[in-house]
Amino acid sequence: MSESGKRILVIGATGQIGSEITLELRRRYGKDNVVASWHKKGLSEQLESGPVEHLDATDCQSIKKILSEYSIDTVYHLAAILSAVGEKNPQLAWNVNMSSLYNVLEASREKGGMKVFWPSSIAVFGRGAPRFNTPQDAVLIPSTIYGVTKASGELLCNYYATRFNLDVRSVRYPGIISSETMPGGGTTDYAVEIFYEAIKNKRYSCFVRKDTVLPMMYMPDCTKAAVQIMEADPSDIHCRMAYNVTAMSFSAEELAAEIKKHIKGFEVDYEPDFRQMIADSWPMSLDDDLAREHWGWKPDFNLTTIVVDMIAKLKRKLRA
Ligand code: AKB
Repeated sequence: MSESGKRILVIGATGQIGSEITLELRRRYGKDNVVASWHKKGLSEQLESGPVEHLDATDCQSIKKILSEYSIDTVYHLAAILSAVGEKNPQLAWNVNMSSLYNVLEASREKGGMKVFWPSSIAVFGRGAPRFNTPQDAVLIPSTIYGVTKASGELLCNYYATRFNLDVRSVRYPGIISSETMPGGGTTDYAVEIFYEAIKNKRYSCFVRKDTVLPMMYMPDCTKAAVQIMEADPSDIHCRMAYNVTAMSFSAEELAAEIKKHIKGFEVDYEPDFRQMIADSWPMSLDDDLAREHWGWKPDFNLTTIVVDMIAKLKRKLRA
């Protein structure tokens, strides 16, 4: 047992966020105290450094079994079908995203004494929400089924927190840029793909217009937000839907220009596809004052420092 006594289950440990959060949680709380669960995508060698379990989170009994076997008291539920893939199969996205969240909340309620982290997204916003500096309490009319599952999920979390006193906490993530694991089918994937293509081929065909501006965050800030809200004193959590969190906003063209400073001869062309409509329905920037006020949220990375770090990490990774 770790000093803090935490026993953690990460659901979706092989995904973009899960693969890095699992390692961070193991560093903090001890590798034997963090169970990495995976479903379709196999485990990396790094994740095998601690306990692992195969888990289909749409099956509530399997979740209950793991909670009990490992005496779990904290769940990070990160498995989800993202916005672009969700639009290709909305029925599957609803089923996977909603049933897995419901199962996690229900299994946690039944076990008692549990804490749950579940990420929401900027995808909860759509028609009727201001696109600049989108406020915490802007209207939620999502344009995608993914956004519908995130908005519904926020309501469900809020219900479990108020009705059953379940300690469930959430943030609305912007696009996440990361070097360890590729994102799996989101609209903001271009902001990761562009780095790989710049290093490998010095060319990238971007699937959104060059003037597309979205809020973004680097993975170390993404894991920091999750750990920080989960470590916050319960008296500091006043919002049981999800807190807006962001680090910066930039256009696809600004990102390309920053990368070009480090990779000479890098060329980008822009061929918007169906994901453009999704991006155009999302906030360009977020107001995250509430998270800053309530539990001290503050990002560390900006566009310049992300680009330097991403290029260094990916060059090492791609050489290996
Ligand atoms: C997506 O693009 O679907 C995700 C998100 C913003 O939630 N990265």
